[in-house]
Amino acid sequence: MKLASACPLDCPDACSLDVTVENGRVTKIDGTRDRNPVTEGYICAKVRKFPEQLYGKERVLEPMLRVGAKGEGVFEPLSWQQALSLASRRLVETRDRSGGEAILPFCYGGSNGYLSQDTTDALLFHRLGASRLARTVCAAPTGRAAMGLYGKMEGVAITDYPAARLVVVWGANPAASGIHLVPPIQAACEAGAKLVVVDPRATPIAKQAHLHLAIRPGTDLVVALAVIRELFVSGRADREFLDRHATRADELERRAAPWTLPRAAEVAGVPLADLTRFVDLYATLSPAVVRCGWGLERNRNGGSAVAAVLALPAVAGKFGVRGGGYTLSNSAAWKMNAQAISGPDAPTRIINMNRLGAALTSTTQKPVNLLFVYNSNALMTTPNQTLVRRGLEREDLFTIVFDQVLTDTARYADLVLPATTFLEHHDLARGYGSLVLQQIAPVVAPVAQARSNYSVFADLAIRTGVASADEIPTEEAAIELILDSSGRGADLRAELTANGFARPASGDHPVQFVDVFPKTDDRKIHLVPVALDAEAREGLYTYQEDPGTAHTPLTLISPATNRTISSTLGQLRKGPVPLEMHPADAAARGLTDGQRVKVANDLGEVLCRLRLSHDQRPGVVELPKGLWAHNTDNGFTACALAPDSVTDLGDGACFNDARVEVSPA
Ligand SMILES: Nc1nc2c(c(=O)[nH]1)N[C@H]1C(S)=C(S)[C@@H](COP(=O)(O)OP(=O)(O)OC[C@H]3O[C@@H](n4cnc5c(=O)[nH]c(N)nc54)[C@H](O)[C@@H]3O)O[C@H]1N2
Ligand SMILES: Nc1nc2c(c(=O)[nH]1)N[C@H]1C(S)=C(S)[C@@H](COP(=O)(O)OP(=O)(O)OC[C@H]3O[C@@H](n4cnc5c(=O)[nH]c(N)nc54)[C@H](O)[C@@H]3O)O[C@H]1N2
Ligand SMILES: [Mo]
Repeated sequence: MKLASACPLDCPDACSLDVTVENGRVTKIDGTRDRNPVTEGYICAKVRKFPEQLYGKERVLEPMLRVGAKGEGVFEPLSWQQALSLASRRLVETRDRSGGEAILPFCYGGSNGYLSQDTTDALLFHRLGASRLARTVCAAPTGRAAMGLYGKMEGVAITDYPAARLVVVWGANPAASGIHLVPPIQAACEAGAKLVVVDPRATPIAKQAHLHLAIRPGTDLVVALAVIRELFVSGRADREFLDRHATRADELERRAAPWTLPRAAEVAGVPLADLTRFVDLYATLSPAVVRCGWGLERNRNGGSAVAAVLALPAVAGKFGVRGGGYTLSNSAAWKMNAQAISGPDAPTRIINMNRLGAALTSTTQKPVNLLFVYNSNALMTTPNQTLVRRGLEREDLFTIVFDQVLTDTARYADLVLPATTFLEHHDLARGYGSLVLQQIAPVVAPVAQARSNYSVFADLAIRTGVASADEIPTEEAAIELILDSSGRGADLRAELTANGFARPASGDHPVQFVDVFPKTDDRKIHLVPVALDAEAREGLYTYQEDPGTAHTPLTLISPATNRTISSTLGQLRKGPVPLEMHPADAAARGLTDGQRVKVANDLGEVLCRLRLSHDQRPGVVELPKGLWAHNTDNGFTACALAPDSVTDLGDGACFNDARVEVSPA
């Protein structure tokens, strides 16, 4: 039997799925040709393998209590009744003894579903007065920039890329991280479009590009400012558009003024001729679309860099035509929330998730005594892993991990709770690329004793006495409330029933400055938003120098691979994962392909194999994000080398500000 579902994992695409179920088990997952128009009948290899997330040996089948040492991963089973009463007792005790803020809920990218986060979990933690989590590990700087400049206007749809004459892929790797963008880009190129890729690495899309700017990580800001400056000084800026639709263009021009093309080429480490060619292509070709990804945000300059990239289509006058403008995240197209379920936020302290290790080990801040991790594999995905691990090892910390599989983080838990997957629970899925909303119903019964986030947090809210049973809607009723919060509940329901998917009010492929406009107060583009300028420590568009030192001269980047989604499905990636390095850097250190190396800085070290590759630029090494402890020789990953400093805007993660040295191990 084939049943309809949709992928709620952290990816722009949100594919429509056909799930084959035989004898109550999922046997196959495939993409559809109907519902979400971007799916086009195919899905990524990862989600095809998702049955292994359900039935693999790492699946958590029942609640478990720690019996071994923290980190050892030795547990004994207990009943849900025992587990929930233990969890609620520890929550209440912690609040009563140390105050609600001693409780830290920690969640992020496990699911983009509306029901699995910010519903009953938020209700429970708000009412306990728990610390709040600043969810900044991803998209915080891009979000701040997109909000400040455009009020998060909807972007160019994937399906409109074939209309472009120039496609610029900036800090994104769609071949891994949103595969449905690749064919439309290829279609544009077959129709004569030019393709420019700005990425330190030779990604698959960069290898197809007419121009690849392999810039030094963290220098996007100066490249974008130099393009802006050149457009202004050469008279190719669209001053008429700027006068009508933007504010403070003169201030942007002033801030870009120091960044001549030669100076930017020097700092970014690319040939001046390539930069000049980019300006010429961008000034001349229309429609031109910039696909801004997340690679450029993950460093000290990330917020300003994204702001400068987003300013490009305004300065060059690229809006107003199909296939012209920019694409970033479309998550704000859905004005929905679950406040009817979660109730109001409590004004408790906020802990930045990028500083989890510091929060768990601080001797000066109010301590965290109970950590509740769900929708996240925190130990493997947050910066300063050595410190996070030290925190998780604290004997006086009670850690609850609620997950589908026994992650490396779960190995440090005192109590592990089994979670359902999207194939076993209700949800509402929307991507942040495709402009489509889909409803998810279980296609199989929960595996073993797994339960949904919604039901477990509802139960805990009742057991801890912070809510009564009649206050909490059923999962189906919660979905209705979330749909209604859009103000278009009836329309969305009608579309979901008729088509199996719904579109936002702006439709699923709006033209920027025709169908959608900035959602700022005055509907204008704020090129130098006052709020962002105040937030950025040195002022918006101020370049902060490379953090490399004489003993850590190499830049370590940790982008996504096509094998996992962040660390989700990482249990299936067996075996060691090598560090990639350009042969010239290896030669300078006397290192050879396949050799065992130590990648180190003051924060930690990773022991792994070396792979030489011309895909990396000299000075840059790569160890992908989302690895599990079993993928390296000493159990540490790129996160152990990533500083817990934050970006200029949004207090985001600076994973790619990791500077390291590599030596024989
Ligand atoms: N298969 C797969 N898909 C995913 C994910 C995954 O882990 N795996 N993750 C999901 C999530 S959580 C997110 S946020 C999105 C991310 O989606 P993308 O933004 O496409 O993320 P990446 O694939 O990491 O690609 C980022 C690119 O930026 C490059 N880069 C690194 N530093 C810099 C820099 O300073 N400047 C520039 N210009 N480029 C730089 C990297 O080399 C990399 O090729 O993808 C989602 N989709
Ligand atoms: N070094 C380095 N690290 C990075 C990055 C980087 O660039 N470099 N990028 C980061 C980015 S972009 C992101 S978004 C973060 C993501 O980091 P995380 O938020 O930790 O996301 P995942 O690693 O995907 O882990 C999600 C976990 O949630 C579980 N899960 C899924 N659905 C459910 C559910 O319904 N209920 C419960 N209880 N659990 C569920 C999954 O099994 C999985 O173990 O990682 C960041 N980590
Ligand atoms: Mo992310």
